[in-house]
Amino acid sequence: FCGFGASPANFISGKRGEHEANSPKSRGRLPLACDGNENKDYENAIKFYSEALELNPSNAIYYSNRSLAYLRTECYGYALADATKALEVDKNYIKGYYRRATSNMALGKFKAALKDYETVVRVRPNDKDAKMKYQECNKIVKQKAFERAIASDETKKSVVDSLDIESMTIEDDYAGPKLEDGKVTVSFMTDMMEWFKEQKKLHRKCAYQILVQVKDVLSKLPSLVEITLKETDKLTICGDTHGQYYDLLNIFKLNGLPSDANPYLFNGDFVDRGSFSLEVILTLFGFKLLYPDNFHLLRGNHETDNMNQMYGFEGEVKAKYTAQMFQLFSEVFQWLPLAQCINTKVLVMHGGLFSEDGVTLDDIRKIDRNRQPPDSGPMCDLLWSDPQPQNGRSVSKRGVSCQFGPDVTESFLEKNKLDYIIRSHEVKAEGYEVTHSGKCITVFSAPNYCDQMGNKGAYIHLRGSDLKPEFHQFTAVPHPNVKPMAYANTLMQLGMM
Ligand SMILES: *[C@@H]1O[C@H](CO)[C@@H](O)[C@H](O)[C@H]1NC(C)=O
Ligand SMILES: [Mn+2]
Repeated sequence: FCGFGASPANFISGKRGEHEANSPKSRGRLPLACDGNENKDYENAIKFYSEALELNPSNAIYYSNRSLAYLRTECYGYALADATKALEVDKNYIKGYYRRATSNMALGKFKAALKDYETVVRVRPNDKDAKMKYQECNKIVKQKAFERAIASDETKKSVVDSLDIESMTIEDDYAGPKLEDGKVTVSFMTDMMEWFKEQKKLHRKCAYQILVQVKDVLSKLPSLVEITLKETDKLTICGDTHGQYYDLLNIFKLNGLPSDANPYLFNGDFVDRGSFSLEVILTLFGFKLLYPDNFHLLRGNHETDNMNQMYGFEGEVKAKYTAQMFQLFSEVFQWLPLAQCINTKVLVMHGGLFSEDGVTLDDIRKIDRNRQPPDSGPMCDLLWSDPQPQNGRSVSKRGVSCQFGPDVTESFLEKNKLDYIIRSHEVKAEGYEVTHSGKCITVFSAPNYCDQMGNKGAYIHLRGSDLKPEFHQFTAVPHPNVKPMAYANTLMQLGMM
């Protein structure tokens, strides 16, 4: 099952695993959000429904109810499978359509979701809730179609071309940090971090300056970044930060501010869920500008439009700035590199290895990454896959990419003459986990993930002298009273059946 350490449901055989998610507290509110502590309840629900289904595999309600438990623990692939199963057993079971729609929404498959909402509205024309969901979903589908239409248009322009940053004026009453001669400096960064800490907003001109400059820097990087640590160099590698700005500041407090002498690599999923995602990403982008060669950022599955639309970042940028600024973020995210290789021996990526054998570092170098990730293939796998303890590969509990076993890791490393991989993407109780005989390491840097998982955060020190991972753990610090998922899509916030 998808909580940490627990054992799997039985319907996809022998699977076990963890994932980046959690479950919500309040029933009927923020169903996919992270504001509760009833994980154990869902784990038990899944266990008992699985047992019930062994005794009676043709009960639509069992499937449907287990599907809800999977939804709440963010195992959307499993949730979708169960909802589908419920409908196979009883195609008139209305809740099954809701569940399938919600699973598809969570997976960013809006058209498929719309079909199910349509069915519900047809069968229950007087159901206001169903109608509202149908309309909300329809809106998203239309918007996506519109975006595709512009995207296929040759004349699609970058937001950068329509900005006139020079002529943006900074009002006299703005007392916050400003770039110095258009440049990010050490004192600007210190001031900005302090300013954010007090929950104040960076002037939009400064935010745009950072975005435009960082787009330029990132777009010049290869999809696979290769660096060399000298004997005495030490690199700090952090996993998911997910909008937990105050915990990010705590990392800098514990491990020192970034500098050319104190290099960092942040391994994706900077935004979404946590409600201080803008603060996190602007801080990280600022450091990228200040130390382009010694501050590294890789793309996570949450640096994408579909995820940002559902899990809060788009809403947060629109609330704090504008839709146009979100568009620019989206353009910048597309230029984040996908993997980083250290001293030709350690490969870092957000998700993990591949659905197919034989992928080489050169294949990663050749990925044309300036896009939203496709539904399958190497780019998708790098952002989305998870390790599994048993050999081989299996279907992902997330419903995207795959799970890969120790043998897959072993043969990949051998083919590419690597020692091990470091990835993130899954919450771990200790903040990190060493699997596949030490060849696959997970690091996660959002402690007490979504205010409720109770997990530690961790970062890794890698030294040029031996490339041995050295783990450092830390716990969560308090943050102002803005709950995770506060900016998430309303469809994710409304009660689901
Ligand atoms: C299924 O879940 C609903 C709540 O959504 C609950 O009322 C019902 O009792 C559950 N059914 C079974 C068989 O557990
Ligand atoms: Mn992730």
